[in-house]
Amino acid sequence: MERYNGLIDKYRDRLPAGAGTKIVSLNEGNTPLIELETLPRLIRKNVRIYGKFEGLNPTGSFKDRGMTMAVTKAVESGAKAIICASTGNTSAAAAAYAARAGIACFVLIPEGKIALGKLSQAMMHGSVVIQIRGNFDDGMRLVQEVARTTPVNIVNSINPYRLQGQKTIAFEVIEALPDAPDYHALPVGNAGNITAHWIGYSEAVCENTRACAFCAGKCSFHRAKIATRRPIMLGYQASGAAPILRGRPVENPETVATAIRIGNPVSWQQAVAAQQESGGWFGECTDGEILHVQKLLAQTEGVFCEPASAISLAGVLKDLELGKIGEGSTIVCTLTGHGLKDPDTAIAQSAKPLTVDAERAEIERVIRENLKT
Ligand code: AN7
Repeated sequence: MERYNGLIDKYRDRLPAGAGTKIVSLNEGNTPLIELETLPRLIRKNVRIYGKFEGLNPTGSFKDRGMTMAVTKAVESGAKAIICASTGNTSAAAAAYAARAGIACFVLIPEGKIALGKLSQAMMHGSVVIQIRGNFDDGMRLVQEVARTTPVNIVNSINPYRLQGQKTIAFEVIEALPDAPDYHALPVGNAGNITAHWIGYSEAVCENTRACAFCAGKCSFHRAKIATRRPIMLGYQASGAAPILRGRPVENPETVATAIRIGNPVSWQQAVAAQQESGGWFGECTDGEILHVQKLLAQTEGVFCEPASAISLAGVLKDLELGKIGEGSTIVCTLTGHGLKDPDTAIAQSAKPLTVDAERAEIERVIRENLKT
């Protein structure tokens, strides 16, 4: 078996990386597709639900897939600095890959509104962390403005290389199943990831002669057809930050899922195209529903994802209950980031640790009181 060297190395023939391209990688990708064993029984539905656990990427989120590609191309073009606006995970990934490449990194984050783990990553990897008195959408606008006046390379998902890297998740799902699932559900914030999923699935059914909606036949990466079909795409937004469902930008987005606290997604149109072309839909979940399912997943399956990620499963459970997703379906939920990213939210909703004297009898008492019968 050949050693795994990251997703550009593995999918080089389907990515914009030539033989001479020097790859900047932390061996991202190749994440596990975990079948949920208890939940389908709990909800009494005959369905197969899988979590594609992107929290196991090197910086703990799916952003590494796009960042390896974006930073590789930035370095190839001679860039000495990258910049992004972020709700946290993009900044963590940008900081890590910039450190790997030995270039400067500037990150704009909304002051006080990013999870602790993500902030610690951006700081620890040595990026210049700029907290703005504003939200993600303000940061996104500012990044585009300063990229015109200073020598910085934007690594938000308006950088097309980001989506190219992120599309590889579809290839991995297909290899694991081994075809496209009936449904693929994921959180929608800036809407880059749902766009990238759809590019990947579309290329996977392409036989070089057939054009998908995104490339109109011009893409050179359509080589091997690896799937017989594409999934129905389901995109879920937090109720307090649901511009696509409202049909207009949300000026002051609010949600406990800070990763998707975004009011005016950059890839809005592409996300709607993916939804329509796949025959899918958008849905919304409240903060209460998100947190409930985050905890349910952690406690019934042993999988700890961050709140934003849990919305993919929360939305699916709701739509199964409503009968919008039928029995017998195979469903993949992208669990976009690791639960450790946001320890504050996890601790706030969990049972408090017990404090006892350091005595055997005390421990025995606690054990007897808490044994599962
Ligand atoms: C865990 O880091 O936008 O719809 O700046 O961190 O592609 O934006 C994060 C987004 C879902 C939404 N889940 O993906 C950022 C940022 C997690 C995330 C999303 C994000 P997109």
